[in-house]
Amino acid sequence: MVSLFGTGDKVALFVLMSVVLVAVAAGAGVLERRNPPYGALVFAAGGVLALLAVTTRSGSGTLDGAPTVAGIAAAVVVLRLLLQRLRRWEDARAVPTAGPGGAGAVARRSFIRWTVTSAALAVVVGGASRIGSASLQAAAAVRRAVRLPQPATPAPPVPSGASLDVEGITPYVTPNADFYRIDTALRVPAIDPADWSLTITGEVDEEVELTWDELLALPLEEHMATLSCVSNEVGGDLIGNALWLGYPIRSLLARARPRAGADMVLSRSIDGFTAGTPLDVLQDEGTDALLAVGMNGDPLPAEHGFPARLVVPGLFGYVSATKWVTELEVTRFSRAQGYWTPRGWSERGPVKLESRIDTPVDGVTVAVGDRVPIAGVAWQPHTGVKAVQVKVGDADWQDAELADSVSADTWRQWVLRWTATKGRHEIQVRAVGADGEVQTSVQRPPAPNGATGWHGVTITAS
Ligand SMILES: Nc1nc2c(c(=O)[nH]1)N[C@H]1C(S)=C(S)[C@@H](COP(=O)(O)O)O[C@H]1N2
Ligand SMILES: [Mo]
Repeated sequence: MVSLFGTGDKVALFVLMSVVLVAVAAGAGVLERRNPPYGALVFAAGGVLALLAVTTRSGSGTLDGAPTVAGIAAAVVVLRLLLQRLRRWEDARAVPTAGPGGAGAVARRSFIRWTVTSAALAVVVGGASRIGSASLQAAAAVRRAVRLPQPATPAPPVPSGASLDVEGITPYVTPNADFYRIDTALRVPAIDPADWSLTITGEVDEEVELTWDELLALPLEEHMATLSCVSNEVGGDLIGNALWLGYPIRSLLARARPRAGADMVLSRSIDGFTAGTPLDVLQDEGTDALLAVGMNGDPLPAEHGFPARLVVPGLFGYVSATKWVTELEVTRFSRAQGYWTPRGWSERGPVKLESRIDTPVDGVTVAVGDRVPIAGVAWQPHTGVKAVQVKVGDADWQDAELADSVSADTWRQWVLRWTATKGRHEIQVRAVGADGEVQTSVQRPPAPNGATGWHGVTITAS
């Protein structure tokens, strides 16, 4: 679904589920008419499956199955009522009393009225339950009421030189509303911070439990960091840069005192998702791995992990950035696996050196002689980028102008101002890491540990 629909995967999945449900329900109706009670049994079987799915979900309560039971009961009752009316109409039709006031017409209208009414009720109840979900509304209100403390260690202000004045370039800081979202949660978990806590378990000398109030009372730090997804294609937009407010994970781990031999932290989300992160990365003094509560000055948005998530500069999200995090289990790579590892993704996921052309966009036409800014972003979080080079057609690689570097943990804007010459040109970009690595031209797909290759666009000057 992800490779077909990208971030539209959830919508596509819901549409597909709806289509399948409508088809199954239609089949059940036909079956019940010919062969009662088999149609009702199809509903009952679907209900058992749904009930299993609901109750085996991580964090589900005893009453969570109630809507499913009520829904299936309603479905069976409606099926029976509608079929009763359908039969009356069919019986009336067999008796020839013609005319608009005849028994046939009355029975027909009754069947149609019941059908339309039950369909409308289903839409209203279903829609209202989603829009008006009490738990979601309550969670939104709780989030709005949260006041985050000032950081004990604020991030230095972003220098104006971190942003280049180029139309169409990706802003240095990604606004929360534009930040890409990737997760396996069909419904965003609604968590009241009052009920939330983080536990550190596993191979530790001392298990630690941290409540929301305890977390906010700690000296929090602010760090700018670029987060990216392993599924990002070359030139893709599953990447964003934000100012994170949180508490260093290394300090939490120091309280728990991991035992010798442990080499992985399996972070667990309330929705069952897990990520396996190397313990040494989380303990490293030079890596600002955070248990984050704030994003760009606000509490984490619900879709980005409210009330708390992990952010680890230099690692792809799937092995580090657990949202709605509730547990850090200290363990070993030989004993545990994160969610995506048995699904064909590497156990370790350092972010790769990459660069992207934001402007001009592929396929545009510019005027010969125009000064065209070729610009975009380049990144290798935690290593940093020291140069970006651009190649136009067969010309040599030219050094682009770089925006000021804010920290090695964030992406860097770049621009090359090029005077358009007549013809079609392929423009390519490559970055050079702060460690001297030159971005590889080898094209690899996202699986199993991140795409590589140069991003290119083709434009025409006439
Ligand atoms: N609970 C949970 N956390 C998760 C995921 C998830 O599916 N569930 N996906 C991870 C992946 S693959 C990425 S790339 C990042 C994306 O974070 P964002 O949605 O805030 O951009 O979250 C990570 N944290
Ligand atoms: Mo991801």
